[in-house]
Amino acid sequence: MDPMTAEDQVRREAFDAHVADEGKVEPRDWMPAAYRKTLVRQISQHAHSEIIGMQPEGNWVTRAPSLRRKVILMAKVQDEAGHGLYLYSAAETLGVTRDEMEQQLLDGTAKYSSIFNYPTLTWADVGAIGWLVDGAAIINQVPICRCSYGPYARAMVRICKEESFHQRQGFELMMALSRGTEKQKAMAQDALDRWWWPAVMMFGPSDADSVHSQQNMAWKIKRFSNDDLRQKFIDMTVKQAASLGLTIPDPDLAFNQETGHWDIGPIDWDEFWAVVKGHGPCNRQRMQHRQAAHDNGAWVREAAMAFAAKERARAAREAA
Ligand code: FAQ
Repeated sequence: MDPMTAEDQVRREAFDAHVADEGKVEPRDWMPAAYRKTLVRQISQHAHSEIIGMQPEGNWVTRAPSLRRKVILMAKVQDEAGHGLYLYSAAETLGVTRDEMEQQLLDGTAKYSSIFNYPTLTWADVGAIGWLVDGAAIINQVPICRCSYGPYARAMVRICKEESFHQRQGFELMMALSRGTEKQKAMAQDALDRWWWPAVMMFGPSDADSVHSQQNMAWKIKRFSNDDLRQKFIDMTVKQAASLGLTIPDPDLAFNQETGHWDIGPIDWDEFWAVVKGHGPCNRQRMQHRQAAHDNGAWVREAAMAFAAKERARAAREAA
């Protein structure tokens, strides 16, 4: 890395002071190269998560149990596509192209959330994703509405409103199942059993192993640590599970009178890292599906480019 010039040093100090004072950083502002890099990393991975995240639920669109449920699910999956688009646009303001980001996803150099590498085996999984995964996403993402980088913060405001609706539809679906027949209740419990730990892991490695947290909290990209957000999710969800009459699959779950929080048993970090490194139950399937969608969409991209070129030529002719 090039040594910092005196001019850079002055800019860096002004940048740090601006961020410390809750100022927003906008695309044309000077920013440290590492700030730009970590934002491109996080925002693009967040966008990829939204796009890959359409697959587990999309799996149930044709098998939803009623027209009403199908319409709701289709709207939700479309919302996720929209979130991906806002986030790719926010990342583009940092100088990376959509093609570059897509390439990084397809060649495996960019990550996406571990949670979307688990299968949706029953209809109750659609409810569990809304309740737990969107619930976790809200807790993680509401603080990002106050992120120091303006375009990311603004994209998150709308995304969080939609995630909140998603969470409620998931909870309502789980409520219908858990108040239904014995078989439906068992299906809801089975979904909770399979999604609980992956949802707890979604918040990322423990604070001791989180490489980006310290710097990104200083830059006000992140506002809370992975473990603090995870704890908030656990405290909230334990109460919700009780109101559904479902059991959290953790024999060590206990309320800690001293801290006022729920303690959980050990997290299987080997499983987390295996999934992050591509060895989860569905990693290969998710990427094959994404690659096929990319290849099948080539003609759409070509047609859009040809149309744009024609429009530009027409505008140039009219201007001449
Ligand atoms: N999965 O140093 P940290 C959704 C990686 S959207 C995979 O702690 P950081 C909506 C991390 O990238 C869900 N990898 O990292 C929806 C880093 O590796 P790198 C996505 C993970 O960035 C619902 C390494 O581990 N949400 O659910 C994971 O400070 C339903 C070290 O970690 C966001 O992306 C993981 N779970 O904290 C859609 C929110 N965790 O990059 C469809 C924005 C960590 O150096 C259906 N992102 N890693 O190669 C964030 O808040 C942060 O990036 C964290 C990770 C908290 C995810």
